[in-house]
Amino acid sequence: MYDNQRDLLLKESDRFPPPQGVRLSYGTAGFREDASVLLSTVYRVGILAALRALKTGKRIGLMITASHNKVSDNGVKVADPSGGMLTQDWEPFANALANASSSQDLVQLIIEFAEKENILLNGSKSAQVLVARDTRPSGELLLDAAKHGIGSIIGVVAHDLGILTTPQLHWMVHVRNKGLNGSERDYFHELSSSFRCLFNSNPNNSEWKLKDWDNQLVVDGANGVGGQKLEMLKEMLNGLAIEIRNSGKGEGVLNEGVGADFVQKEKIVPLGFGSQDVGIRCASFDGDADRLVYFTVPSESSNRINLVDGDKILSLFAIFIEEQLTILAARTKATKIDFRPTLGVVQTAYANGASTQYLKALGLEVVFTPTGVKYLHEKAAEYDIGIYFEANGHGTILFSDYCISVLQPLYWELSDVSSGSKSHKAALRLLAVTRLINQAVGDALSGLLLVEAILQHKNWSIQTWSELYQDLPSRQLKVKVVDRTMVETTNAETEVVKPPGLQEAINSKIAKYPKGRCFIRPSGTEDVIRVYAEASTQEAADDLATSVAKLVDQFLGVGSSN
Ligand code: NG1
Ligand code: ZN
Repeated sequence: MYDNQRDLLLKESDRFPPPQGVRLSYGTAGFREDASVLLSTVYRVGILAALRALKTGKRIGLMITASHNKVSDNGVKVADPSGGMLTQDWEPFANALANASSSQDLVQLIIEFAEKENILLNGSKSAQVLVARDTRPSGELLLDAAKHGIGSIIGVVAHDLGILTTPQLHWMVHVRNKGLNGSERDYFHELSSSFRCLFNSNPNNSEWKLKDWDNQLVVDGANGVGGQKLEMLKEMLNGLAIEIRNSGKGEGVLNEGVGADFVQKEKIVPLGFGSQDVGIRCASFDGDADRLVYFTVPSESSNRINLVDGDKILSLFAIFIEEQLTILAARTKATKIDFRPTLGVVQTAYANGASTQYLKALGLEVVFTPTGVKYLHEKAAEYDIGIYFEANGHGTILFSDYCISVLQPLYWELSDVSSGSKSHKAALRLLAVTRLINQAVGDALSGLLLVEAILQHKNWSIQTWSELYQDLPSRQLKVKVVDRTMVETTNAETEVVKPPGLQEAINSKIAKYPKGRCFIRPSGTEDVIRVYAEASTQEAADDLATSVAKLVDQFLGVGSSN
């Protein structure tokens, strides 16, 4: 390392001293903490992103967000050149950087790591990191720290994209690394034009109908960035009739009593919604708009909702894709192109058991990974068409390069042999989905448009969709413990291996409940152990979750559960 690089790093990092007594860990979705302790972490992640940009020679993304966490928290995560999550091999380095106790230690770590990874720190190469933030008040200052981190590596510059949803930033990294423009306008154009294409491929629809389209969709923007961006998208769809509430214009606090996480976990009506919405199709985004769930308010007299979660979105997408593939399979014999893509569905242990049973009964291949998009995404990418969703509403559909490269010529061939036919339209629809659905990460905006297009296509109400299968009653609880890293799990997080004896104790509780299923795992985004339970009745699921939460308390020391 040249002296000027070392001096710059020392000087800059002295401005961002690490917090005392806080141990940071790159969890399920980057670093998350109370925003007041994050300046040095974000500065250091800026350095990491810059090194990653030099290593790959491509644009890297850095996002300041704490997604569904409370407004006083914030966080930072890195997007790799594909637009996906940071490669897992760099996570130990991220942890070491964040926890280095002095500027000297930090510089030493950087020197050693750069040597190991063959990254030249002599300013001979240039690179770019795209940075953005959500609407959290702490975001501006943290973004500034990130820019200082990026600027501490000579040759690397930060390109500030301002306030974006998390999936917008990932999309921009993905698209720009393919040599395309990737502005926010391009993003909205891609979503709106592919949505129009899907909408018009339904014989009962036409462009002029878009405006008069069933206006009974109300979206809860979690008082975050998603509501504002949906307003912009609406403009590009000629004022598509969607009502947006909790749009972050001073109606309430980010994620407080609103948003996808609240709706999915509490299963009660979010603020701003109520008796006036009975029976109407409603949707909720989370704070950074990478999660989407739907719901209805079944009755005026209760605040309970009927949840249509990520598992049901996944099921809707899977049915639609499978349908188009079946239409195509019948016709591709007439063309020279043999198109038989592999289709796989990826879930986590949080998927409702009824959804897994339903998907398997459809003949689909269903696989499980640990919690966290990085695992699901990686697995889904093994298929030509991989559909992944977390129950909380984070998910997308990935199309392999092979798949996209075959669909286009197939579409043209079909337009020769049977233009306007069912198969021709099926190819058109699949192509539209490849453009509409975010290929980098789960995206509430593009997911919403795809759900809406499919419901229109099938002429389904939200009730018909929701009745595809009946969810097994479930309950999620969080337990505060002294040290959540005391819990270690295996088998896609469904079994505890540490502390010894805890899994046996959980098993004996599960055995008491018909259709009982329960597991615990340390959260990667909050300082808690999560408990998930399912059983044949709500009361039984509640009891099972509560009794296992008590076990966690007994095994892992003093704490309170909620
Ligand atoms: P943790 O806190 O590790 O459970 C939560 C979600 C994940 C994922 C991340 C990232 C649940 C049970 N867990 O992770 O699925 O979405 O946040 O936001 O919903
Ligand atoms: Zn999120």
